[in-house]
Amino acid sequence: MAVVKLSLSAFLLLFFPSVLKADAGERHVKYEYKYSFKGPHLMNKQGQVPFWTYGGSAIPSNDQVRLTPSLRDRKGYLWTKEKFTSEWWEIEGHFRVTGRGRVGADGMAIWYTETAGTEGPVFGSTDNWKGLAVLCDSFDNDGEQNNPFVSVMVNDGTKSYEHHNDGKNQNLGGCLRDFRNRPHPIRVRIRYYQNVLTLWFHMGMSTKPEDFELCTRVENVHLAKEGFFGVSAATGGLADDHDVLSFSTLTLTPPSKDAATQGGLSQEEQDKLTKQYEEYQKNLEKQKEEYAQAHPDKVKKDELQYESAYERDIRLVYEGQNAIHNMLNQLHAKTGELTVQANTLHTLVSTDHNRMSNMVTMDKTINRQEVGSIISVQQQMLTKLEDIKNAISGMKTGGMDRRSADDTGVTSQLNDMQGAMDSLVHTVNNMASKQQFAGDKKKDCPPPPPPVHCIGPGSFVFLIIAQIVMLVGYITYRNQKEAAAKKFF
Ligand SMILES: [Ca+2]
Ligand SMILES: [Ca+2]
Repeated sequence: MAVVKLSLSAFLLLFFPSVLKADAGERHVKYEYKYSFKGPHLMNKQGQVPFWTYGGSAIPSNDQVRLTPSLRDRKGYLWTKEKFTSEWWEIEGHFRVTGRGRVGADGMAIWYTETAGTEGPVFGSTDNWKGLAVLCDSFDNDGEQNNPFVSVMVNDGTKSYEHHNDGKNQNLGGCLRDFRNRPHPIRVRIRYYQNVLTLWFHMGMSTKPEDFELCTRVENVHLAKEGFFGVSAATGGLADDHDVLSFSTLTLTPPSKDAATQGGLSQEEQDKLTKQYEEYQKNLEKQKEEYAQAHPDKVKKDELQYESAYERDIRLVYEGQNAIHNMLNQLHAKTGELTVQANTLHTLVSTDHNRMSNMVTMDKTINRQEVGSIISVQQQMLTKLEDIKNAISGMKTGGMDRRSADDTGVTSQLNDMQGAMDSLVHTVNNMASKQQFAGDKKKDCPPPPPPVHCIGPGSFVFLIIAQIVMLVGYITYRNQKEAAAKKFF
């Protein structure tokens, strides 16, 4: 089979280069700028869109044409000035339909008709048209909850669009697409080629061209060979902004026609090549049969590898739907997991918060009681010690004035006592700060055992006072004795 394919390609390359080129791209494509527009300089200095006319509520700007603003009962339209004269074509439009309401109205339409429309009742344009309409119907008139809907309708001029049921009996095909308020502009691609009309829709979730989805495909469509392209929109009781950002038109030329007209071959040469091609076809068929007889399994497999364009479209649709379904399932599972995690987290945080608040309350109580008592004891002791210190300083001054022989010994004793008291004050301060620190660290450590007092502060102070009184008595006694001795001498 590989040999057969190779020889076929080589033959076509040698004798029919244009045919091969056309087969590779299926058809020849030519951009028609007179039937297209796009930003950023969509409007010229005169405020017109070159090669197009507009009317109704339509307002062009540099990057778009607003067919209707989001105001009630507006109709706007935009048509090519000249008739398009190619039989097969493809158009692609970028649109934006935005509104603040959950439901919008009425919608917009893309046209290919024998005569250019004017302001009318069918999405802003004329009814009883002759040609094609692709209708993007936002509002659900029949209440079947099947809007926004994109549909294809061909009219021979006799049918009046049935708004009351959203034209459901007049549509040749369509798809349910919520095209309002998308993150990016929506795109509609319509191909009319060899009496097959194919409609793709891009939902504007991205700006990637590959995100086009097949909406519908209608066979045996017969449109006029010449016509005007147009876009229109309308609002009703509800209103959306309907904007056209760009419109591109392509001419599609079948490859065989192209080869005959552009090949530049004389009739004789064409006949000769046709004859050679027919001979080759016979040889090819013969080789195919031989190959099929030699390798029946492989031939069957090869045949299965090919599919028609229709089968391919259907397969793509199924694959797309399956992918969406799988993604939705995954999202659902992920959402479930997240909900469980959030609940667990909430429970943990609540428990921890309660526990913390209990601990804080308990700690505060302990701190207040303990620290309060410690501070009051400390203050009492400090006051008493300060009094003692002052008394001793007073006595010390009195003693120095007398300049007795024993002053040095007394001063030394007083210094010792002051040192002992300073040391005592320091110890008490340490104890107090330790208690306070322990109070602050209650969350982590158990409370320290109560300090063991060999002697109470009251008893201690009493002893000190007794000692001082005895000392003062002794000093007084000695002073009197000395005074008596001086008197005596
Ligand atoms: Ca409708
Ligand atoms: Ca409907």
